[in-house]
Amino acid sequence: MEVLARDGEARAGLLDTPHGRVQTPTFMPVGTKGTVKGLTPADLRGAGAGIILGNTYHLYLRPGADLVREAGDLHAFSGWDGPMLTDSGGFQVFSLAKTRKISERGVRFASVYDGSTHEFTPELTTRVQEDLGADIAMVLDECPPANAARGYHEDSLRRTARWARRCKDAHSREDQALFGIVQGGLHEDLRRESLERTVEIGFPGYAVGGLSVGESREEMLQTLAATALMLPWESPRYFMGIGDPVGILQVISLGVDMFDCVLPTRLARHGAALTPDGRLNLKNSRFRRDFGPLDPECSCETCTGYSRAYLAHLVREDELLGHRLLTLHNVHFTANLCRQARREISSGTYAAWARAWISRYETAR
Ligand code: PRF
Ligand code: ZN
Repeated sequence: MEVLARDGEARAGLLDTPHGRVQTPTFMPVGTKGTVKGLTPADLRGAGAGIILGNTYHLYLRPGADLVREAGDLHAFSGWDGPMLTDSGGFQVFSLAKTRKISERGVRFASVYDGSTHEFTPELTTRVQEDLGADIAMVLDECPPANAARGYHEDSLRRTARWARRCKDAHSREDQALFGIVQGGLHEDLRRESLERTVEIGFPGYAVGGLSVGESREEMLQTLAATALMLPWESPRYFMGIGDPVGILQVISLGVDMFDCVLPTRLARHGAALTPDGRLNLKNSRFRRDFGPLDPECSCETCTGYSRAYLAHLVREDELLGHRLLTLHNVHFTANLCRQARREISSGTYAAWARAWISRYETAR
């Protein structure tokens, strides 16, 4: 990637993919099953999404990689012709499966859909991701709970590094980038070891995995700070699984270029909207007769076309349109936050701006 501006550790840059250029830092809305729930590709584009994410775990189980490949790839199948990334499925196996068995070969698990058993090996998840055809694919990794024993993290990060090597050996699509993933829990020396092993194999981009999994914010930021400083400057850095506005601004300040999370879209489906003055729960009775816009500073379709009172009504009635309009706003809001961050980094004013932004967001009204 090309780093255009640096402000402290924060960077603004450009990431070129076969389906277009991505301005970083960038938030990737999650389209688990090949759809960002409720939004069309045109909606996503209008909301300012630069790159979206799909999940190998879900798409492998349903509708299956063969079927997606028959359509061409996930771009053709879903109608999203912009940049896309697929996660390897490792994380979903560890977070969703009640039963799973890890071996050197890979990880065996029971499907969340029908209980059928499957095994993800580095070779299989790489082939499936080649079939899905996203611009960026991820290596198969293990993401242990943050509080797992140190010895477990040690064994696990070494196995993840061996899996990363096998993924790279199995990967053959030249029009797809395969990113490595750094693990190691909250131990700075293990993070360093994981990073060195992963960088030694050599990838065009690196993700920091295994964070935002139950540890405190403090611990997360400290571990990320230590890890990010050691990552190659010229490679894109992806923080896996953060999407709350404050967390986004914090990881950007530590040099992260891309991140994903279900939070903005999931919150929307639970009736919550992100605003510069904090999260609003539209189910709260104070919105029933509030005929003003959702977020007066937002230019999205939801904020320019509908009132809080109408949205509150839709949410209370569990209407499809309510979910959709709030999702549209939360994605627009998060994309816009990243756009503002890029501007501030380019002007060299990021730290002061982020501090003021967070202070306003956290001052509950
Ligand atoms: N690994 C993978 N995907 C992930 C994570 C990880 O550690 C996380 C951790 N926050 C989210 N998504 N492959
Ligand atoms: Zn809006």
